[in-house]
Amino acid sequence: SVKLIIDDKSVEVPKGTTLLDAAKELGITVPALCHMDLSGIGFHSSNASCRLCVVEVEGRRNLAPGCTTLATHGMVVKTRTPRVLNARRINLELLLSDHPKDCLSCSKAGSCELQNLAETFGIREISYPGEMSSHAKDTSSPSIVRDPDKCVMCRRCENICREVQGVGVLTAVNRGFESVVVTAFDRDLDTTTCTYCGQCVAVCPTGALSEKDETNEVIRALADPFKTVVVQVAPAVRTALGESFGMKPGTLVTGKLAAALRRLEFDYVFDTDFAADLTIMEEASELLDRLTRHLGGDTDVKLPIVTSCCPAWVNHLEKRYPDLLDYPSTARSPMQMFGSIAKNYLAEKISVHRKDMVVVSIMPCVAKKAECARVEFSEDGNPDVDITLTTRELASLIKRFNIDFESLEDEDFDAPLGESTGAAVIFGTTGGVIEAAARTAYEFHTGETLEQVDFDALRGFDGIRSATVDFAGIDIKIGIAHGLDNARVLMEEIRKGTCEFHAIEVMACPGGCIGGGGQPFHHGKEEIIRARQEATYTEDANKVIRKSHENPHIKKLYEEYLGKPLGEKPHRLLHTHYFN
Ligand code: HC1
Ligand code: SF4
Repeated sequence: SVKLIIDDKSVEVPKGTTLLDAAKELGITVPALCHMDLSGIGFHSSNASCRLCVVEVEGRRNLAPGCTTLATHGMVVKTRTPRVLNARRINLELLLSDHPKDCLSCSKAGSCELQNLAETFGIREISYPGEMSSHAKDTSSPSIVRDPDKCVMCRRCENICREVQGVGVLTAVNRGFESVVVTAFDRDLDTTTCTYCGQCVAVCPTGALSEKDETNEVIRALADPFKTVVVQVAPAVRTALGESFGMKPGTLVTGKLAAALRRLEFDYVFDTDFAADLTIMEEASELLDRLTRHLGGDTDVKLPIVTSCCPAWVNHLEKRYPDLLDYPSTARSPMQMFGSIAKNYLAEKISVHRKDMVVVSIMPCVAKKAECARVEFSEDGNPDVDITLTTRELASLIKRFNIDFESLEDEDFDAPLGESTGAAVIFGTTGGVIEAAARTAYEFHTGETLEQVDFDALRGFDGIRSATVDFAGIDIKIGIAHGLDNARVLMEEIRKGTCEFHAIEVMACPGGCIGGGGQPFHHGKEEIIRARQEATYTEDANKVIRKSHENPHIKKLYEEYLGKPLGEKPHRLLHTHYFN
């Protein structure tokens, strides 16, 4: 370790620690735009490009960027001298000079890091008026809007897309005033290998990257007296929505969420968690079916089964692993299963034509916007899910409708598509889908009651994890990856024929859906995602029923309507296929 002094305080840190992190140890926050820290999944990125974290190091003539300068023994560092503060202000003003001044109407208004820094630095005028760069907006994709004029060249998007996702769609080009982050050959995003995971959106400090805003479509549907508007909410939304109303990360707002949706006057307030239980019924059955055939000597059967509820992962699979499309589970995602059940079973039950029903999804994800637009999830041009909003868009709607979120009393979701188990709740975190599947597959396979439902070995935050679960004498080997570049490691093993897993769970976003591209911004701070993960497991532990197949409304749905898992009707309504 090394010992140094920062702002007259002594601190000891491991060798290799940056000045930024050493200062953090002392509770000293050094501002930065380009810096990100997701070290739990092995990702730590700094370009030293924003130069807002400069500090004074005794004995050095130039100011040093705190994010890339390593602490050394005996160093004396000052983070708030007049020279430091002045340099930071000038660097920020230079950024602001080439930034559009439409803050009032910007998609990032209220959560823009650039604007917050301007406020923190006390900027009252921008001293360097002059030429402004100008680039076309890219609205080609169903999920993401790119507005390069708002790019501050922090390159967080580029780093996360390349390093964490292994996709590499975005890259910085040109030099000096001309520099900007674009796609290869500046192509529209919808013609690239972008997965719409939205991680670039999640870490963008400004409004250069945002989701496609569809709040007005929902307002129009709610106001239409001829439409029955049904809403479903994803598991991860309840762990993060509170942050948009000033609550601590990890505050569970399930009851307030249901109440707010009712105040917005949705006709039915349902839960994607119900459909997550349904997904488990199908996916666990599929796992056991493949496993039994495999154990019976069928060499054609594809193992491992790979989860497929994450739409960014499906996009990536189709583009990057076209030779492995027989491996993913054919079960549709909970969101799409919900849409299908709503527009078929529910529509029939309440005597509403599917064309007069609008299904709205609230998701922590921007790829879900593209997922619901896929043609295979529609009938005669009418989609099973009509509109998908992100957690952030929902927060914006709640504010626009003047609902005092914090003072809402808890309410329950409506029955029957609002009832769910603890297994469904944990879909929101990395490892959760496969744990939920294991709970059900175990009991289906052994016919015995699973007493210990917590599979601790599947939990955690490491980018790639593995565990063996004992299914009454058969060792089921499970692999888990979050972040698409981690998934690559497991997929390459399948390709080489060296993969020993029976089942693999992949989630595109760090942490799973709780860290999704549509959640309140975590600004690259891992502790926020971890707090949401804890909340997820708390919600599961608090549930009376914690196994999907014990959900009474799911049982009834099979008895009354669907028949048996993997049967003809489930095949038609709840399964899908993949394209390359
Ligand atoms: Fe997810 Fe899923 S878990 S994909 O991460 O399978 O978005 O939250 O809704 O569909 O349930 C997202 C979350 C979500 C689906 C479920
Ligand atoms: Fe890369 Fe994901 Fe952003 Fe697409 S959405 S550019 S894959 S980070």
